[in-house]
Amino acid sequence: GLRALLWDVDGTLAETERDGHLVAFNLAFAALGLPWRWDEARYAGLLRVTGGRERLLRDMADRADAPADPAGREALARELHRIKNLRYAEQVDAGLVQPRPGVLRLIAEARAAGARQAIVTTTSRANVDALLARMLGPDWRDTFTACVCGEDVERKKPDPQAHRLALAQLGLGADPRHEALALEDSEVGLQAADAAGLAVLLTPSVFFPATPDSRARAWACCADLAQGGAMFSGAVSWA
Ligand code: XBP
Ligand code: MG
Repeated sequence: GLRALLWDVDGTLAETERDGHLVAFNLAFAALGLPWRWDEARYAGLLRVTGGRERLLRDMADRADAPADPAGREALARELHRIKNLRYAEQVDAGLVQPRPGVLRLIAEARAAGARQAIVTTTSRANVDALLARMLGPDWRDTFTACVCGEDVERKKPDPQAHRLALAQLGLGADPRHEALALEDSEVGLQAADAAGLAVLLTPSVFFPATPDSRARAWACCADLAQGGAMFSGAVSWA
């Protein structure tokens, strides 16, 4: 039976990219008096780069008005990222980033069944703190045996390092496919979890429509966890 759930954060728990990060990046550009703005089409492409700071650097590489020297770009990316994360927390605290359908129910169901749960994300810890406190309340950490964030790994997703670390902290062995399930919304997340030997329940978010290839590699793919819930209860039993 199923003993553990490994939860991605961005796009899986909520539409954080559309409702939180993208808005906050644009607020950060404005705060520093920069004319740069990302629209959803531009952001969809940039999301192939994981890590907010890395994403900013990628975007600057294409801009004639970005600092010319690498050190200047690096410093600007750091400052923009710092401001972006502050604005992100404000968006979350204001209730603008809501849980996706079925998420709260599945977390509660797993908890009631005694399954272990982990957060496995390569976003910043501060962003995870803000979102989970808002979604589950101040004691949210009690629900999760492990909480792996961007600061904990050298290589972000699609590298499997974050999932491997979480599996070790959950006390799960070399063949987690039969006892654990990863919940992811994106190709990058699917790739990371798959490389760590995990089965993946894919719930595509707005920026990552499922492809025939991602459907084939996922254990299952559903529009959201409210729809997945029925299938879920039939297909797996909690250990
Ligand atoms: C999501 C990311 C993050 C977020 C922004 O990673 O790629 O970079 O877009 O958060 P995951 P930061 O799928 O592992 O949750 O600015 O904190 O990086
Ligand atoms: Mg994600």
